[in-house]
Amino acid sequence: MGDLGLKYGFWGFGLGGTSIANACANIRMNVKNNMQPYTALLVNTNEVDMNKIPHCSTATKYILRGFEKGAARDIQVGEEAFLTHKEDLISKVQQLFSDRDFIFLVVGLGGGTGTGAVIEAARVLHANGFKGRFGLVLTLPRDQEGKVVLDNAIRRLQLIAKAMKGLGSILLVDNQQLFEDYLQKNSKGNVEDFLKSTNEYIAELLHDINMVTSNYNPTGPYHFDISEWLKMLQTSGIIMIGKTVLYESDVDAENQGTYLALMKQSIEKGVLSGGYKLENADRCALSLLASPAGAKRMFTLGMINTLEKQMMEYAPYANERPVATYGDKAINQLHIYSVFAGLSLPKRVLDIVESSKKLVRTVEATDEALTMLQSYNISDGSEVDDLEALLNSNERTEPATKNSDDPFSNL
Ligand SMILES: Nc1nc2c(ncn2[C@@H]2O[C@H](COP(=O)(O)OP(=O)(O)OP(=O)(O)O)[C@@H](O)[C@H]2O)c(=O)[nH]1
Ligand SMILES: [Mg+2]
Repeated sequence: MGDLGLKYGFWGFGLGGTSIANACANIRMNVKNNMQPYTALLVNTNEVDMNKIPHCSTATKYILRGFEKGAARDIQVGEEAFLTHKEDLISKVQQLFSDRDFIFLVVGLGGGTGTGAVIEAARVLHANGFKGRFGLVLTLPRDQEGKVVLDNAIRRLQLIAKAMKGLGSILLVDNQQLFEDYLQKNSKGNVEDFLKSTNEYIAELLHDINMVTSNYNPTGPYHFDISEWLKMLQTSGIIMIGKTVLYESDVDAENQGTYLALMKQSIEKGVLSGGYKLENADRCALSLLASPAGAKRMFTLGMINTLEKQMMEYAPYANERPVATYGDKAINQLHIYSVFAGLSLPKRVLDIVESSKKLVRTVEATDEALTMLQSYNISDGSEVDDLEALLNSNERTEPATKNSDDPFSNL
């Protein structure tokens, strides 16, 4: 591990997954060796899409031959393509990732290739030396992408939610939230530019946190180090990252109004996705980074105490809630990073289900009533129960294994 943080590997699938993984492999550092610290394996069915991914010396491209036309949003085809090449992919993974500390499996949920492959790819990592050393980066689709995409994402989330305990952390990239933010600042931009900037942002964020944990001088008694970042990444459940950058001259340690509200906003919104119930967090940490003079001035007992109390309020049941401070010559603004791990799915997942429901053509009223009646799960109406209902309804729609001639076999 050493000074350069965790050695990440990125295994991307499909257009979204390979684009993000390639952006991560493209990260460069200003050092003699290890200039490009990360490694990627890019896997896609569609050769045209693969050719669009710019060359990067630390990324290896792998086409799922026999499926070059793509999976056309069909999860089954994506899964089959993966399984056809599974043995070959296992040896690629072992070859490319043997020196890696942590692997991110990266997939844009909603398509056929990535969404179809993600569970099988997780199985491969689990069974081939990366058990407990991999996590997932999943994008969540925008409402406008249509019912097939939304439903593909829902299908995979249903499985992932059930398997969560066996997976490492899952970082969700909410394309809807990011798109709305992007639109506000770039109303003349296009979707391609939006995706490119999102992908670079994900790459920089994961790299930044890696650097904070390994590269800067701690000024307080607590140091959120690489092994703790690794523990966070290994915590099953959703992982959330918050970030805000403030001018040091705007921050007055004795006046919490100058920093607390902005920090809270950055945590509640999250940078890649928000809308979490933070009280479910198993672990969380806050890292504050400033110039050496800024660190000396700002990071007072009073300020740290205020921040610790705030973290306690957010995540009362978390195992640890470290607030770490750093001062470094390379920094000239106050950077506040927050990480919460072990969370349950965010509200956006419920919104995706709602959006998909709205896209069902309302046929005859009788059909609609029947569908509603059959799928309605009587509950006390709380949000968690809605999610439970979603997961349970999946079980109920699985093919009946009993005698299909028997009209009562499904009951
Ligand atoms: N953040 C981000 N999301 C993306 C990007 N490209 C696609 N997505 C998202 O990922 C979802 C899946 O799209 P793709 O990755 O193109 O799908 P695929 O896995 O290639 O599947 P098929 O093309 O159907 O075989 C889309 O619905 C988008 O929401 C990207 O570059 N960045
Ligand atoms: Mg594709």
